[in-house]
Amino acid sequence: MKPPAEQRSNRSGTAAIVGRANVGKSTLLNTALRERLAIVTPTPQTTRDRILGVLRHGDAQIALLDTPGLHRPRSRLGRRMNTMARDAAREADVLVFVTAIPKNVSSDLAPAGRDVEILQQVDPESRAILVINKIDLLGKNRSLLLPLIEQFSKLRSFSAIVPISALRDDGVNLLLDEIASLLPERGPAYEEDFLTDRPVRFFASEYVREQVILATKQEIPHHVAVTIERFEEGVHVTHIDATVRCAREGQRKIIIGKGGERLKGIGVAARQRIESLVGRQVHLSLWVTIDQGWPESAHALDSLGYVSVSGDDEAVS
Ligand SMILES: Nc1nc2c(ncn2[C@@H]2O[C@H](COP(=O)(O)OP(=O)(O)OP(=O)(O)O)[C@@H](O)[C@H]2O)c(=O)[nH]1
Ligand SMILES: [Mg+2]
Repeated sequence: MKPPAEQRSNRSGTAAIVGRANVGKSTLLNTALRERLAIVTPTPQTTRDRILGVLRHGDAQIALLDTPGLHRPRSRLGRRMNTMARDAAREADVLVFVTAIPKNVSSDLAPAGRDVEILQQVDPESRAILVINKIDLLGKNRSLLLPLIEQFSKLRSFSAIVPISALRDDGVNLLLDEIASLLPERGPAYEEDFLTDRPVRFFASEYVREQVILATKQEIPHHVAVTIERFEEGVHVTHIDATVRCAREGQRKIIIGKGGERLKGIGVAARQRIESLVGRQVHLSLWVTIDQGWPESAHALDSLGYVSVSGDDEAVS
């Protein structure tokens, strides 16, 4: 029998989703929110900002923070991304450390070297949950999970260890139960229907960048930034003009494609994504320009919004 509403605990707080690149952090955020809010691609270092998503789980309000994958930075942008993730981990009530099963599992599994490094860097006193994502890749090798869990348990203590498949929505509800149970008892910090703190124009630029990453491969995604030049909400249609910034003429040609076909595809897919977020018709116009050196320019990064809270811009990790 459930206790009466006034006796039920009311928990709320933040949970930072942290881990190396490409382990499925943004997929986890989206699955938990039941909304394709964050961008997801097979290319590592897709997420460049913290993305907040607030959800209700039972009597708890969970503010999930998706973060950029921790990696060896090769640019000022990379250093800022790492700082953003570390700041989020430090400030959150709960640390959700995500690792993932690699593709083509055949023999024993062990924590990746980068996992070990990251775990050494986070506060050993923090409340941490270990999430082992992509368990769908285990197939018939599920018995490999237990030894992997044992090895992770030797690295630090975890309040809970939850194997999941964020892609298949397997185990995510259990994970939310664990997060909720670790949050402090206090009233909700956000209004009931609050989803995120970023404006639609931020997600518009993200959805264009997502389609550029999906349509191009290799190095190009790391050299691309998207800025919104116009965002006008008309009576029936929202008009958005966006500029895709890349580093070289060769990249510009690839993004535009033969006869502009690739850019057209990018525009159509991004527009559909924005329309489903805002629930109204969108007219999206795209331009591609060459803007060399922006990942190293503090001024460019500031104006693109890639700002680290602690300002730890120069720190090399
Ligand atoms: N098989 C499988 N693939 C997954 C799962 N979760 C995520 N992926 C895939 O892994 C890739 C990376 O997912 P993301 O959610 O972008 O990973 P991320 O950790 O946010 O990556 P960064 O933002 O680059 O740090 C995508 O191709 C996802 O579809 C899962 O549970 N199973
Ligand atoms: Mg991500």
